Amino acid sequence: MNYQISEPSIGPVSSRVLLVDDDARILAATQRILQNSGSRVDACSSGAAALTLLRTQTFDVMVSDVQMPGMTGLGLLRAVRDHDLELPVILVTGAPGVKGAADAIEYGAFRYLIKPVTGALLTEAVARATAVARVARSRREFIDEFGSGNFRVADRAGADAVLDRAIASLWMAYQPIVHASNFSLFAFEALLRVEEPLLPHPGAVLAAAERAVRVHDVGRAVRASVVESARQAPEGLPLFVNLHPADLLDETLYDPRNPFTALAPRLVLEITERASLDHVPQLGTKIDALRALGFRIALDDLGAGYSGLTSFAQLEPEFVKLDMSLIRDIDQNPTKQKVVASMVGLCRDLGKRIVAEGIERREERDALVALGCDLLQGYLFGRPARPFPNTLPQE
Ligand code: G
Ligand code: MN
Repeated sequence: MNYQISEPSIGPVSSRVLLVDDDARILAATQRILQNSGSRVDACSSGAAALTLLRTQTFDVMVSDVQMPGMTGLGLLRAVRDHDLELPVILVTGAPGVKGAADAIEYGAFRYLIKPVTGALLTEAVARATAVARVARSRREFIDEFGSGNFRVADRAGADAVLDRAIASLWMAYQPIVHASNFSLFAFEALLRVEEPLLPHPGAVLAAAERAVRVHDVGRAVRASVVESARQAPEGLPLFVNLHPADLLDETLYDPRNPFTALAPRLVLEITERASLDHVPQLGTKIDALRALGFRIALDDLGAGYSGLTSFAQLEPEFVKLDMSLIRDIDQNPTKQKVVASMVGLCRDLGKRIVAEGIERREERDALVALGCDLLQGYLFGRPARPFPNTLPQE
C-alpha cells in the first residue's frame, strides 16, 4: 500500500502526537524525527500506557507500532475507538499482511505504513492526519451545537462503540392507549429510548443498527427491557411492542423458554407498514407461529405508506394503528376524514380494532371518536414516560 501517490505535500503542521512503540530505540528515533518537524510528542512503550495518557490529554494523532507484546496496535486502535471516534491513528507494521491491512481499515486506521518508514513519509502522514482531525473536531463541535441527528460514524469500530453505548443505556418509555368511549386506560405502547447523544432518537438507533447489521442486538435488548419493566406494569393491561421486520428472522422470538415469549398472551407485536415485508421468507408461517405462542399482531403506521393494504392482508392483524399523518388536523380535513372512515368500516367488517395514534388536540380526538375509532393514543392522553404513569391527565 503506498499512500504517497499523487498526494501533494501540505507543509509543516504543529501537531500533538501520541507515539507508541515497544522498541525503545525506534521510539526515541521516531520521536526525534517528529519533534524536528515541529510536533509535540508524548512517547509510550505500550498500548496500556497510551490509553492512560488518552484519558487525560488530547492529541491530534496517534502513531503506533502494530506488533507489540500485550496489546497490539490493532487492539489499541479498537480500545481507542471505544471512547474517541475521531482520533486519527497511524499504524506502522514490520510484518505487513492482507489480514492486518484489512483489519486496520475496518477499524478505521488513518494510515497503515510499512517499515522502514522514512522521516519524510511519517511527517507527511502526521501533518495530513492532523489536518483531518481538526476538520473532524470542528465538524463535531458544529454538530454538538446544532444538534444534527445525522452524524455518521466513519468506521466500524466507532459505529460498534456507539451502538454498544446506546444498547447499554437503553430503556423503554411507555405511552398510554385509551378507550375512545370513556378515555380509560386500555394498554401501553413500549417505546425505545437510549441515552446516547450521537443517536438522539429511536430512528437513529435503528438506522445505526441496520448499518452495523446488528438489528437483532437492539431487538433483544428491547425485549429484555420490556420483560424487566413489565413487572411494574398494571396487571392485565396489554403491552404493545414494536418489532423491526428483521426481528421476525430472530429465532429467540419463537423460543418459548425466552422470558419475552413467555409473556406473549399480554403482548401485541407492532409491525410497521413503512417497510416492505416481502423480503421476510415464509412470513405467513412466522406470523402463525407467533400467534400460536399467544402474541397478537398490530399493523403499525397504516396510511404512512408503501405497502399499505398488502401488509394488512399478509398479517391479518388484530389491531390496526393509523399513522399520525392521517390524524394531524383531521378535524379540518375532509379527505383524511373519508380515509379514516373507510378504514374504520373495513376494520369493523373484519373484526379488527383500530387505534388512532399521535392525537395532540381535543378537536382531533373528537373527530376520531365521531368517525368510530375505538382506541386512542397521543400526547393529549399522555406522553411516553418512564414506567408506569398510573394516572392520565384529566380531560
Ligand atoms: O412508529 P410508531 O407509531 O411506533 O412511533 C411512535 C412515535 O410517535 C414515538 O416515538 C412517540 O414518541 C411518538 N408520539 C406518540 N404520540 C405522539 C403525538 O401525539 N404526537 C407526536 N408528534 N408524536 C407522538
Ligand atoms: Mn408503534
